[in-house]
Parts: sequence; C-alpha cells; structure tokens
Amino acid sequence: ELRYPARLNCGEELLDRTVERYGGDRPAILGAAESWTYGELRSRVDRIAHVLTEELGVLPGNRVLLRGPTTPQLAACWLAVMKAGAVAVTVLAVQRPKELRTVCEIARVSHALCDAGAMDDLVKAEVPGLRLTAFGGAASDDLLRRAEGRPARYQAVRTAADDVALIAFTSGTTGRPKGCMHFHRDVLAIADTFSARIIHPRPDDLFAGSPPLGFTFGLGGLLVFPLRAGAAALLEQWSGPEQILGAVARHRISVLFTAPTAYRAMLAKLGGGSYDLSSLRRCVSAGENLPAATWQAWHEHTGLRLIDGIGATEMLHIFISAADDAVRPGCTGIPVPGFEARIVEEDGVTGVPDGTPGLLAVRGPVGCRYLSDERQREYVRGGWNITGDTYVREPDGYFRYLARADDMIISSGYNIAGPEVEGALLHHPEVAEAAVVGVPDERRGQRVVAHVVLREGVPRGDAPRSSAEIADELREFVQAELTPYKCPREIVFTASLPRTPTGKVQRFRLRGADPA
Ligand code: 3SK
Repeated sequence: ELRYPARLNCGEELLDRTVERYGGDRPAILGAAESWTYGELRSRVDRIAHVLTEELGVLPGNRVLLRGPTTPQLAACWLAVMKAGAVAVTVLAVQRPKELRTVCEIARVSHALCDAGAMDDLVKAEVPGLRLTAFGGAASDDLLRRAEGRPARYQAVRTAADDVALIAFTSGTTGRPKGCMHFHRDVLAIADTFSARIIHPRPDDLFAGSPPLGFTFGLGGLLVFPLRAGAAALLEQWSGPEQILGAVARHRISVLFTAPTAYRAMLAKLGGGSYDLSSLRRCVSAGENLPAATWQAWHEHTGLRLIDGIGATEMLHIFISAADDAVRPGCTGIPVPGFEARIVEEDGVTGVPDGTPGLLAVRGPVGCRYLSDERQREYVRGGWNITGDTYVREPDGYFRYLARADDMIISSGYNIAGPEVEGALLHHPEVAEAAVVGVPDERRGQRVVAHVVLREGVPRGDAPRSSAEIADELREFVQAELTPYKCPREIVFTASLPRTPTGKVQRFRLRGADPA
C-alpha cells in the first residue's frame, strides 16, 4: 500500500527530492533548442514560481491553464504551478477557442500560461477576467524573460497530499468535456505504481514519446515518471514515424511511450532496417487497443516486448498492464500492483464469472473525481470506477479488452467486439489500419462494417484488383480466423480514420451518428 505524508507537494517531490537523491548535474530535460540538468531545471522552475506568485498574483488553489506544444518550457511552467500550490489545468495545443472557453468556464480558470506561438486561439476564446501570460516568445513581458531576474530558489507551498494539483479534461468524443481532479499524491502514485512496478525505470534512462504533455498519458510518461526516477526526458513535437525512429537513434531513447497506430506506422518504415533501435529497452503502448498482430510484428522486428496498458484521464494513468515474461499478447495484462480490477454487469455492481464479458471496474490509489459533474455517479459506483470498457477476465486472471461499452456491436442477436475483427484484419499484410463498427440494419439490428486503410507500397500482385475484389479477399481472410457472423458485411476503403486529438478512433463518426 502506498503511504504519503499528509503534507506533500508533488512539484517539490519530483524536483527537489530528486536533486537531493541523485544530484543536480544529471540531465533532466532535452529539447529541440536547449537541454537542462536537474539543477538548471530547478532554478528555471523556481524563478517562474517567483513570477507567478509575486508578479502575476497566483495564489494556492488558483486554477492556471497551461497551453502549448510539448517543450521544456511548458514542463517548467507545469512544475512551477505545482510548487506554487496552484492547480494546473492542462489542455491540448490543438483545442480551439470555443473548447478553451468551455474548459476555462468549467474549471474556473483565473490565469493562463500560454506558449507565445499558441496565443491566438486563447485570445479569441475571450475568457472573461482571464489573466493571460505568454512564455517562450520575444516580448519584453514574456514570462521567461521576467523570470530571469528572480531568485534561483523558491520554497514550495506546503500543500496537503490531497489538495488538487491537476484538472485534466477528457478529450470527450461526445458531449460536454469533463474535468478530472487529481491530487498531489495521485501524481506521485502513478509513478510509484505503473512506472515503478511495470517499467522499472533507471536514472540513466531517456524517456520520450508522442503523447503531448496536455494529455495525462504524456504528462506521466514524459515528465512525472522520468523525474521521479532521476532519469531524463526528451520533450519534442513529433510529426511522423520516421521522426520518432530517427530520434530513438539520435538521442538513444530507452523508454518510449506511444499508441498502437504509431507502432504500426513505425513498423511500416522499418523494412530497410536502417534505424538503430538498440537503445530501446521499454516500449509502452496505450491510448487504444493493442492488437496481438501489432505486438507480434514489433517483437519480430525489434526483439522488444511491447508493454500494453489501459489508462484513462479519470484514473490519471495506466492501471492494467504487464511487462516482460508476464505479457500475454492479445490481453492488456493484470492489475498494476496497487490496483484491483473486476468485471461487472450493466448495473456496475454485480460481478460476472471469469470468461464472461462485462464492464471493467477498477479501484486503487487514484480514481475519478469529476469537477461539478453529475456523471460522477455513473463513473464511480460502490467505490469502483466503471471505465466504460467491455472486458473479459480470463481464468488465469488476465484482462482481455473487447470494446468500449458504447461500441459493442449487436448483430442478429450476437455480441461482436469490433476490435477483435480489427485484430483479424490487421493480420493481413495489405491492411495498415482498421476500425469496425455496427451500423443500423433492418434485418439484423446492426450490421458489421469495416473501415480499412490499405498499406502503401505493398506489392498487390500482377493483375490490378478492384476495390470489390480486395474487399472479398479481406472478408475471406477474416472468415478463416473468426466465426462467420463476425465477418464484416461491408468494407469501406478510406485514406485515414477519424481520430480525437489524443489519437482515439472516433467510431461514432464511422457509424454516421451525431455526438450525443
Ligand atoms: O486515455 C488513455 O487512453 C490513457 C492511456 C494511458 C494513460 C493515460 C490515459 C489517459
């Protein structure tokens, strides 16, 4: 069981305690333009904290919006907000003025720190009373310029372990966004569970990955986990698989965080074998279901065993996972030490036997606390978090993902999990991406429709084939692996799948449904 003192400031723990433990000369943050040791990071953070509290009027408990691409400067601002005892409200750089205004309203944001290159949309959001400060730009009142003249040490505010540190918004494919409140102790708890017990980080590790700091997957993987372990983080914006692969070789990244789609995109570029991936020792996959085909292909090409995990903004980070010999491809894993998981009926309470599909319920050191939102009652029932995922617990205790509960397909009375069909399609050498949904059908209730992105540059045989012929071939291929009722009735070829800013497929769009 994790125990934290009653008074705890996660910014102080992640920085000052780490400097005490490992010294200030170790590399902490590498960026495109500059790199900082732990000592340099701490003085930058402390100087910013002075400006926040002494010039900008930030008080403990104030909500401070942080907006910008993933850079060392954004990370320093986040840590300064923590040390100042304020609450970081994290958003994605891609969020538009209307969404930003909604977030500011829900979280009652008083101040915003925004990358100078991303100010426009926040200005356009016209949030009443918002005190907006730019960082990383050339203006004379830029936050970082103002910080230069401030003292290099700042005494962190003595927050309580269960003071709110962070409000993270669910990307919300549908409906009004929900703000999830997480405490100072929660920030440390994700490092002391998933990171410490599954990743086993080392001080000489270099962490990197594609999820942005505005998404808790990235905040944990690219900032909290490395700092807790005295390791270093590479904070850069990545635009594609070649850039990730190049960065691994150039910087000798050892711990990589990204989503299954990115692993598949990298695999498609690995053919020539010209990338040196020998520094990688841990590769984490989350954000979406990881099909066994992707796990196997990554293993064949790199010799590495992907660490799959399911996380949620409501739970801050990953709560079911497995690594090394404990991995069972096709299953997410087992509860991360510190968490418990079970499968329950629709009522969210009654347990179901092993092998029976049901709703995933989890509990542990972190959990869902929606900010002023009725939907809290649906998410937390009887002390368990009902994540909205349909899972099966296998007799050996492994949890196997079926689908998001809203995405289960019911066709002619059969329950069909789209990701299982997607997994079968992904075994086909010509399929790069697949999303399988149910669409209304008079005879069957719903019919199974697959949306498929074909792989580029794969030889397609001598004679050109029509789309209908490729679709027939894919259907036959799926039927050889799965019960025929699961086979897509229709296959739609597309150039890309619609995704949320955090990379999740927006299946409601493929169903042609309006957001509820
Ligand atoms: O939403 C997710 O999928 C997720 C995955 C890992 C860690 C954190 C989150 C929010």
